[in-house]
Amino acid sequence: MVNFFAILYINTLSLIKTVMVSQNSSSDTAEREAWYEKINAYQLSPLWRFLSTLVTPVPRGACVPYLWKFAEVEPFVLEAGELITAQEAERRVLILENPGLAGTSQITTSLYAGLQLVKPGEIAPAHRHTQSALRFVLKGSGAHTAVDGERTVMRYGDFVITPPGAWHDHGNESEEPMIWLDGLDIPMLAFYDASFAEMYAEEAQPESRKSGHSLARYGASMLPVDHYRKGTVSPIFNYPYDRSREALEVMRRQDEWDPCHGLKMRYINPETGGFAMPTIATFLQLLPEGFKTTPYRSTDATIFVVVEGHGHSVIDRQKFEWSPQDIFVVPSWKNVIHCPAEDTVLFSYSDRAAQQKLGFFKEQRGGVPQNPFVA
Ligand code: 1HN
Repeated sequence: MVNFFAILYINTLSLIKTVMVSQNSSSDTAEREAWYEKINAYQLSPLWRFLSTLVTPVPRGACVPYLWKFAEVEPFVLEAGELITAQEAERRVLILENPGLAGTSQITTSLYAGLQLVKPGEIAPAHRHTQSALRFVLKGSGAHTAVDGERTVMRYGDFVITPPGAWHDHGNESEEPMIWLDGLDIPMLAFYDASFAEMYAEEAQPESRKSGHSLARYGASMLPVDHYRKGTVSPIFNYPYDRSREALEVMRRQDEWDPCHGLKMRYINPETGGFAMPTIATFLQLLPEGFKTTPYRSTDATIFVVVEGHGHSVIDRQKFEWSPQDIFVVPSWKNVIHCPAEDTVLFSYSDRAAQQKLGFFKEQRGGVPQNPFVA
């Protein structure tokens, strides 16, 4: 099967089309149509009518490129704060829904994104679920999230993890409203029909460890002696922006910049060196002023957050101008180039962690056509 497709790929995509769409409904006779209806009553249908849409020569998802300007959507997030409390809403979030995936609450076919508001004095009550969540802080400073008994205070640009199954609640003891991006693997859990969730008995969970404990224990390039791999998710649950940003700044003087990515680092689970989360891959990259990336495409539709800098990206030949706090989506297998007008830092997340484990992940650099079966 694989060899069959590999040969076809080399013989150009149009050939694939003619071969794979060899049977379509327009060539069906009245006799066939009647027969399809007859078998349909038995929950049967002929594969040859659907094969070309089921097994496409290249990714053909409905996800489209899109950009949310933070300055445009922030007022609505704040208005939500006048309409409903965090407690009543459980999570007061405006979902970022991809225009190509209307009605699905999806930002890509496998991922969810939303903007969450927690106002001073509020608590978003403790609960847990099998979905993994990440937070990326966009506005305000000083609110906390508690994960399995440990609190972490959140600041602009911090990347915070809620592992699957972990109790978590949020509170804001600062004077300012806080807004962060939530990224979850909701569509993946839905696909596998594996969602479980429950509320905690109290509004907030008790603190059982000192704030900062996880980062000290696992985030100082050391592990406790005799500590070996425990789980599928990083034991660090706040990757503070100041640390990650400082690393990029020091590296820029020495490291070679990747033509497609600039200086791009992935957040890791220090126990394994793998991605920090089991299903979601997360990255932070520095694109120096004037650095124009070469075209890149990959099978992991990616959500980018502009942390610092102005500029634009061209996605599938569409231009998107961005500034700090803006969020944009690059769909699977659409070429992207980034053109920073000043030093730029982008945070991004995608389902690459899952795709690599399952062996689906493919990428193509520099816009050079190549056979994805060989890549
Ligand atoms: C959730 O638990 C949070 O804990 C945010 O802040 C967004 C969206 C769907 C399901 C659970 C949170 C969520 C969510």
